[in-house]
Amino acid sequence: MGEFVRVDVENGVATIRLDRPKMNAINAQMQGEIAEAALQVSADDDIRAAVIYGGEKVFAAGADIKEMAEMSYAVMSAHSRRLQGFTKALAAIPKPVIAAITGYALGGGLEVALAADFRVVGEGARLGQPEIQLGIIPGAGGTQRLARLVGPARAKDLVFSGRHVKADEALAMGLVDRVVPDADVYAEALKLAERYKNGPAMALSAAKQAIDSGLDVDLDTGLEIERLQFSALFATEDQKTGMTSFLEQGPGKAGFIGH
Ligand code: DAK
Repeated sequence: MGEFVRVDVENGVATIRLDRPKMNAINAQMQGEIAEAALQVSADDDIRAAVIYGGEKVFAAGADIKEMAEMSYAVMSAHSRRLQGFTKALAAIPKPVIAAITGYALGGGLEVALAADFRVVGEGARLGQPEIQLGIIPGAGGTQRLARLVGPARAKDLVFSGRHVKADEALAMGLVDRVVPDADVYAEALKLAERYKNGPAMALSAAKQAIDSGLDVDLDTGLEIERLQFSALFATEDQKTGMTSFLEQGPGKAGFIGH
């Protein structure tokens, strides 16, 4: 449990709660706490899915500009090498992860959301990579994960301009997956996460890794990653359960145990 980030677990679903008033500005300590939370969620077999939530008012307005403003190249160079890992640690959680976004998700805040598998946003949400207005570029995955998600031209539009995108435009460009009333964001994200909590955990993890790793390599290498992940699932009890259940009772009735 960190000062600005906590992990609450209920019925197999973890909530990684960002809590640094007023704007959840992500300072270096909070970056470390996000990485620790991600490792905790990854390691705990009782956690089957996760929601990242910044509270009712704001998801996160980015890295802490007050902390960054006076950093030199030498300091930022060392700092970025040490800390770039916080969004990587989130993206590496081998379970379904949903970002629940109300209010602003800007800069490093959007980069946290981009490290999730799905994004549920409130109607009043505003998303963007405004770093260009500070004379810098996104530094925690924004140039890479955003371009992979929405394509290079849309990513360049957002990164070159720094403009904020409203929920409906974000949905249209594939930046987010679902728009709901602001008051329903967290409940909707939890509902989505709960779909996976009784699923075949190893198959879900294999699917996530095959898709994510496959996007970073050529097709043949991606197909090889898929082949290896696919074959490995035949060492799990859930594969036996899933297929036996289908043969005996038809589709969708298997009770998986998660290994
Ligand atoms: N950092 C520090 N303080 C912030 C902040 C931020 N990102 N965003 C807001 N605040 C503070 C404001 O200074 C203000 O403080 P007080 O004056 O009350 O003390 C308070 O929060 C309320 O903000 P506003 O008065 O501005 O509220 P408004 O509703 O008018 O506007 C806003 C809200 C979110 C639109 C606006 O505050 C804003 O534009 N904020 C900055 C957004 C931004 O530029 N974000 C990108 C930051 S750069 C890396 C890791 C991470 C990153 C890079 C590298 N490595 C590990 C390598 C990420 C970089 C970034 O995210």
